[in-house]
Amino acid sequence: MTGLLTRFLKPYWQWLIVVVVLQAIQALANLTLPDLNADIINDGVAKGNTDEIIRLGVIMLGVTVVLAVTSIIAVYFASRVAMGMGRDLRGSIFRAVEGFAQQEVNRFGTPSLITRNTNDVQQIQMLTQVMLTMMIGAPMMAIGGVIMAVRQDGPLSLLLLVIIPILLVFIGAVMWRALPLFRSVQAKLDRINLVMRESLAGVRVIRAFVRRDAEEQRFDEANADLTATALRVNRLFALTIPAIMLIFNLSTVAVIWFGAMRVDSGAMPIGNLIAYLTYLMQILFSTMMAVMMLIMVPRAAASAERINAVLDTTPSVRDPEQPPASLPAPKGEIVFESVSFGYPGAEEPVLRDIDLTIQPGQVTAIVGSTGAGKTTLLNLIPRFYDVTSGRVLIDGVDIRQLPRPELWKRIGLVPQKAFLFSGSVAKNLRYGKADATDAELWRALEVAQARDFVATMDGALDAEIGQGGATVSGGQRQRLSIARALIKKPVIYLFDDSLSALDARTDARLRAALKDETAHATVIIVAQRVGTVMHADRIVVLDGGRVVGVGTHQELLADNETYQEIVASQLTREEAAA
Ligand code: M5T
Ligand code: MG
Repeated sequence: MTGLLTRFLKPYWQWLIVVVVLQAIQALANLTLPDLNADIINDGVAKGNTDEIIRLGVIMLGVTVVLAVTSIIAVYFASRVAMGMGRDLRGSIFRAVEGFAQQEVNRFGTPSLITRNTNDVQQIQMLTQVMLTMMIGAPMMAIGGVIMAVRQDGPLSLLLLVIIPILLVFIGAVMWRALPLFRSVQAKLDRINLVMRESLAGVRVIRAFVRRDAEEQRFDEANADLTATALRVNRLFALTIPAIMLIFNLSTVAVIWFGAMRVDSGAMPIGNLIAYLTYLMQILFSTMMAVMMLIMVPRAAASAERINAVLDTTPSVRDPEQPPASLPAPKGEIVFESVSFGYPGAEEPVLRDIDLTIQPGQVTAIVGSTGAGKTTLLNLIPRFYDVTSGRVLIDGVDIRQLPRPELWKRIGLVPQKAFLFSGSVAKNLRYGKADATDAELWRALEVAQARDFVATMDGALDAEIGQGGATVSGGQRQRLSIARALIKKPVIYLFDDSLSALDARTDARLRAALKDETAHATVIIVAQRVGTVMHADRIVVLDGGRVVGVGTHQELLADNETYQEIVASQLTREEAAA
């Protein structure tokens, strides 16, 4: 944790010094007040000297004003440092995650990455804030208090040798019991989050399978579990606070008891006894605070570890260290050279010995049963994953040699799970090209067969789309994400099963419109429906991660068994021959 804190607090070192100095001034001011009070009693009240009382009173007032001003400024700067550090941390985590390849995202899990950037950062931020406002001041107060107390009366201070250890042992024992409880409260909160998240994500499935009662029970169990542990923590503290008060009060009684004897014998002025009592409270209180603050340390340390795990991860897909000095003009030729690929952690490769050349100006279709590896093959092109062996080349350059922005500029991807952002239709489309005019947007919508339904939406281009595309249907979402890719005008189009949610007529119209739009580009269409692929210039048949056939519909129909099976399962003979 210290590494993380030093790294992220470093930019704020000037402010940190200001905070420490202010805390020191505060501690000093706090420590002089009882001493001044003692003087008022000894030199003013006891001797009936009103002038002295007023003079010392004004000084005390002055010290109090200094105290008030410094604490306000100290808290202000401490908060700025803590919040600023939180902002920097969140920024760094976000940037680290953005650089992750799919592999790293899968390893951490999306929800965990989110908690790391919210809850865990907050823990660190809170610890910093508390550290700067209390933890620096408390030890100064405790040590200073002891020095001042000894100055008031040496022999009476022997009592501190008894009182402080008792307090420390007691608080230590409570912490020792409380810490595991705090930790398990955290774990149980995570569990509640998990159950809640799952039931929200799966709310339709739960209803459709009439699992509401079971789901409610699952939640109730996790909820009751959390409550029970939280109650145990509270019971512990319900006992602790009166016990601490008891220690405080018994100490006061002891100080008054022995102090009174010393005052009586004339060894100690009465004012010193009063001041002594105040110092005693300052010492006990700051000791207690310092120890209680330590509770936050293990929790924050665990958070720091989780954050470090993200920040220290090197993405598996990286930009080349030395990109080639000049790149060929983008044409869109894609070559797979004996490519094999296996998902990290899986034993069997998903793709084996793929050799393929895909030409610009052609439509290449990829067919194959579900799980054949079609999506995986497409995902290698924008480097969501890197090949296990072999190479993928675009226009003759290994894609690992291309800086990724260069690579992505060439590619328009329509993923299998169409994803839209919350915001207007126009805003979503402009992910393809930030400065696209409305006319360009309409033109892309027209090609994507989305013009009609967007025109009837409330606000048309400015119509709001809910989070993840909640307010449009599956087919509409597909067409909007096709339009988004078209606006980009890349040299390579990748359609991953992007027409699956369309009826056959819209599918056909869309392909016809695409043909003119993408005449010079490389187009790869993954599809299940033979009707979607049969007019492609070339069809690649994938089976179990291998290419088992390449050719036109007619050629494959004549001699490719896998293709014949796919066709037979979908079309009548006459349709296939057409
Ligand atoms: C091919 C496995 C999957 C399947 C094989 C996306 C993904 C897939 N797989 C993983 O282990 N991890 C992953 O993240 O790879 O899967 P695919 O490439 O998605 O197949 P497809 O696109 O041909 O199938 P479909 O259903 O989209 O037509 O064994 O377990
Ligand atoms: Mg797929």
